Amino acid sequence: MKNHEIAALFERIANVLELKGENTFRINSYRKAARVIGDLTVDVEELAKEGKLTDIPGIGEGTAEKIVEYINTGKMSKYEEVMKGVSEDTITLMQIPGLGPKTVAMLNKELGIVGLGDLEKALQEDKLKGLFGIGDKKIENIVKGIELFKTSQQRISIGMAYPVVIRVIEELRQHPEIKDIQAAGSLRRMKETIGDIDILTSGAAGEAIVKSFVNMSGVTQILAAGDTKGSVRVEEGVQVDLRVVHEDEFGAALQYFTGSKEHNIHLREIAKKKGLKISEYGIFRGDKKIGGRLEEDIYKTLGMDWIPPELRENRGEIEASLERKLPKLIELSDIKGDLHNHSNWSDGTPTFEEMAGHAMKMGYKYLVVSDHSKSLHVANGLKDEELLEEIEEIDELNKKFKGFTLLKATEMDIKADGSLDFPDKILEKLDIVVASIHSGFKQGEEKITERMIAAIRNPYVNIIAHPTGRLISRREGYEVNLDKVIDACAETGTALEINCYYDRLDLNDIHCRKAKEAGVMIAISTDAHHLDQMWMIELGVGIARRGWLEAKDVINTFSVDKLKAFCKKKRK
Ligand code: DGT
Ligand code: CA
Ligand code: CA
Ligand code: ZN
Repeated sequence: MKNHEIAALFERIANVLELKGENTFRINSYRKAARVIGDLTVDVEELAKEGKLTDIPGIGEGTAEKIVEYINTGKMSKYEEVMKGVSEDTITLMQIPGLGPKTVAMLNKELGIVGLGDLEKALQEDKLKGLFGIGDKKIENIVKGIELFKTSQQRISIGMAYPVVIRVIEELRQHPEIKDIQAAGSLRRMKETIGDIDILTSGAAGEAIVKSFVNMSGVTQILAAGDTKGSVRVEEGVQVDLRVVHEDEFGAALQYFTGSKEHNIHLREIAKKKGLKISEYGIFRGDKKIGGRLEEDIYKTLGMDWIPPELRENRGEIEASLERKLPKLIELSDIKGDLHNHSNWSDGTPTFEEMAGHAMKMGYKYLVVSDHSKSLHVANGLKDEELLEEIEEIDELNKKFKGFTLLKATEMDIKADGSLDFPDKILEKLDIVVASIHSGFKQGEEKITERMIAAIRNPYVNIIAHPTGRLISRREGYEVNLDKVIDACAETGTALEINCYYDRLDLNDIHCRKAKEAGVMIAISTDAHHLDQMWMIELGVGIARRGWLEAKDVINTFSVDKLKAFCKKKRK
């Protein structure tokens, strides 16, 4: 799909026009085009073929022509025209969080800054201070933005890497020589960002296996191809490493290459104390190999329970395993429903029926419809009477389902002044209330924490969505005192969300574990705006497992009655 490519071109056009100080109307229309195309769930090329581009809201004739031109020729003349006289370095600068086109234009005019190198130098020499609109806070944000930008250039979100792994494994599995195949590394541990993807296979015909690996679909560059190792870059921009080992070493290799490095180092120390040695080839006493076919061999021989990959970060899992006290981690199959979803009544695409249908296909017993509330104009938030109408419609629809329920809800804005977007007399008609912050990000820690705690103290609010507001590749999150939020949630019986959307994954694993230890219940929710985002529940379950959560810690493992009772309890 060329959707993201095309969206990125429009975004660049908008940025460069803004940099050049052109009129805002045109800039906004390019930005809008970038957003809708980036969000499309169908292939833009298909729509172009069918002549349906202008059916997309926000895409006019002019934009459609540019898309068609790009699809047919691989070029967009408008883009080339706009880019004249602007360097790639400057374009890169505008991608740094906290540095919009206006600031970049000003830095260019005042200090002659063109690229990141210039900017870092100017920061070191403290030259930004005193420039128009640049105070200490802004400088601090720019420094943080550069850091975030550099790490996001090197690592990709697990949400991007995960589908790549599924595709690669599916394709390689067809290979007759391959016995075992499994993802290892940070991806198997479900880390929120991935440096590179590691895949491990076993089989005798190493060279042939590596050959089909480097020739599989989606490969854009071959970095290495030997008889036991191959390394490629794929369309998604990430590097994939493949290793082929002997069948009877597969378990040991899987253990080794799953990591983390810190976990492995600690494990080796334990082995040493027992007079054993572990390596990627097996577990040994002296020269005698005593295991390695299965990953369990390694842990068992060390007198431990097998440790789920998500826990292997050397955060106490080794001790817990030696004491036979590992948690019984939550599994995908424990999830009975998704607790945060948007329909076409606000800014999602699916109808209620489509949402219910998809949820039933996933084996869910319920699904929460939580459209945005009225303050969030950009997301077409629902007014009081619209929410009441939505409730009626869902009640009607529920009569048709057997063993499945759409739950009536809202994702209600916690407004900048700390008030809530709906009065209690409307909230009481809902099954479940999700509340979240979408504005006033720049308020200090005290104010934001206060707003959030006020919402938590409302008897109708059941879940705080994406509690820290961070976006993995773009934004650090607002300043909030999470300890205070956790305490307030524990006290009131309010749950905190793991938002599964790949760029959020918020709460993260560490916060999650902290919340659990304080006795706070967790909701794992996709915040899906399209049906094909609902799979991301798998990412959220991964984060939950990394946070040591068990099924009993998570409210969407409850039956629908138990879930309703959980919500009602707070109202008493
Ligand atoms: P990433 O790719 O940065 O997201 O993180 P990982 O954990 O996938 O790291 P990677 O790809 O460098 O290596 C994969 C695994 O191989 C790693 O988790 C543990 C193992 N490994 C790599 N280098 C070393 C090492 O120097 N010592 C030990 N004990 N293990 C290593
Ligand atoms: Ca890796
Ligand atoms: Ca690697
Ligand atoms: Zn949402």
